[in-house]
Amino acid sequence: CLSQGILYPQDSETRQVRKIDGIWHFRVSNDSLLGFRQRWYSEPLSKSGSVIPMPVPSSYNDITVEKNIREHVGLVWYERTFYVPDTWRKQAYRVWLRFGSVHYIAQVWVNGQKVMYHEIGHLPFQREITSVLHFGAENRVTVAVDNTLTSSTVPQGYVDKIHTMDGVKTVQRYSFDFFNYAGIHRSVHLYTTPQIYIDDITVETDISGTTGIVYYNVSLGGLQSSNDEISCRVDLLDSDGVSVAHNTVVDNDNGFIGKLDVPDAKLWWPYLVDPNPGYLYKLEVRLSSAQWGLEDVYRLPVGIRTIHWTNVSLLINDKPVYLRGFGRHEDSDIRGKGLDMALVTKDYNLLKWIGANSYRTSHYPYAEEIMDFADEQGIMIIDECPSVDTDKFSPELLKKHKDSLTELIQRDKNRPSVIMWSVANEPRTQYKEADGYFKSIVDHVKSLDNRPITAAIAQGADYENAGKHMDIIGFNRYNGWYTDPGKTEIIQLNVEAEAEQWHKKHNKPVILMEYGADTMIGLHLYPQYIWSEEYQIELLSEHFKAFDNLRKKDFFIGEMIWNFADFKTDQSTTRVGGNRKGIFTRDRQPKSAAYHVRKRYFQLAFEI
Ligand code: GCB
Repeated sequence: CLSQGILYPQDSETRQVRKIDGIWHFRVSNDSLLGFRQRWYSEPLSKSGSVIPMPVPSSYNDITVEKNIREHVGLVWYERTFYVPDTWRKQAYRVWLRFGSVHYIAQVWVNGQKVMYHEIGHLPFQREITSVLHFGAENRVTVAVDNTLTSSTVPQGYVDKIHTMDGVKTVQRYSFDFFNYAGIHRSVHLYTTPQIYIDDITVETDISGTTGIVYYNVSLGGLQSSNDEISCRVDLLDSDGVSVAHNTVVDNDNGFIGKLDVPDAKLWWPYLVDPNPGYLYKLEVRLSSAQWGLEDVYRLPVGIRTIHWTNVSLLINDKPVYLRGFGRHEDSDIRGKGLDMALVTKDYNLLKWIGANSYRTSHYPYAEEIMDFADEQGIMIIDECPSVDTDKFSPELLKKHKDSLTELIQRDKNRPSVIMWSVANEPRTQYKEADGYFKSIVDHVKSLDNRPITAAIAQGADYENAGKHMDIIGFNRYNGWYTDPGKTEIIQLNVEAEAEQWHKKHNKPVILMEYGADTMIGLHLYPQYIWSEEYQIELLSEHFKAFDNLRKKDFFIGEMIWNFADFKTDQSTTRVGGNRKGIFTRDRQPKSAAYHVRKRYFQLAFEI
């Protein structure tokens, strides 16, 4: 079952939120134990050695001019101070510290006291820190971040040694291509809740005729005395803030479960299906105690929609959808995987400009702020956990892989934009242990949520093993690139034949999750020649022919280009300054193919 709530910090009449982003102190530690032995967290970091400024949120790798920092393997330390007003103590607030994402392992101290340990990047974690704070005074937060990937981390990697004139050096190797950016990648929030607070809210929606149904489950935290009577009023507010349905339940149990009927409900529709896509209500939850009056208020965005699937289609509000989208990355120059709202906003403007209705959060969960935009703008998300190239299927790995899914579902379960869970990218399903492993992963996800499950299956995967536990078959294939580069004439035949084969084997809907060609912007070679802009257009066009034939046969439910934008990779001889399969450059300018894709995506939107 899901553990404690991880609701996004939100201001309300009962809560206060502060970001403690900005410039933190930073130090690289070349000896993994030194900082612990010398207790760097017990006094200001600058006392134990030199520090440099480091922005939060950001990856640390590309901020300095030091190769050693870019390629560092192991621990780095961050620290900053902050004030907490004394009024927070007088009002008996609980104070929480929440990290949106730290990659990969984070250990956190407040005023020298250890308060958190969290493993797995890209997912939020938090803890109440009231008891270790100095109210009306300065406080210090110290974070040790370890980016080392091993055979039992999610994703996996391994540590290797190379010999140099200065001795043996530790290096990190991994089989996926995107750069293993590290650091405090998303905002750090300090926020308050009352003593009795809304710990979590779960909603599920359904539709009956023109009535929308919202099932909710509110769980409380901080309950102590059982003789206080707690009541919970729940209102569903429309986009004008008008209450369209409400319930009040009095209870002093641990939570409140109920159902709201919304006559003439406005449904959540994907982009370009409806003139007003991404319609959101707000579930306003108000907790009151008989003894103290109003306790806590939280407002959760809710989209009313259903998801169903058959052996041939995926249906939103009982209407089959065809996905036109991309695989993506959280990636940009300088800040790496650090959250940048200017970039996020630009990306959604480009997604809409090009007519996409969906993308996959390849290859890890994206920031909550990014997911909010998807909910609001009707972009459908295939929500992926951080498992990439899963190999060496150990029980330890299985546990962590499941934890990553538990935390992902806990975070994103209420989002209307999330239409599928992707449990892995290119797992090594050709090994027989993969069968039991993925059965166990899929059973776990099914025990937590009822959305369909998929994975992006690689070339060489065994057809039987790879697809049998999934609800929807997603495959990645590089015809005309890794297979037969330059030979675009093989594409249509191969894509059609393979999609048919997947469907025949498993009798499930099929989606091409990745296809594409590296393309240097400005390189023009005609007739089409690999790496040129002409070649990218040609390769995509040949795929489009295959998709148009496949769509006539029903079971084919989507096409996703690899990639939305160029992104940084580990250093390799097949990459020129990174992976260049973007339709946009890394700084989000269109390659020639972007205009071509735009034409197709809009045509598809209005045809279907
Ligand atoms: C893949 C991977 C993706 C890579 C891509 C490529 O199959 O899923 O992470 O970036 O190929 O371009 O090599």
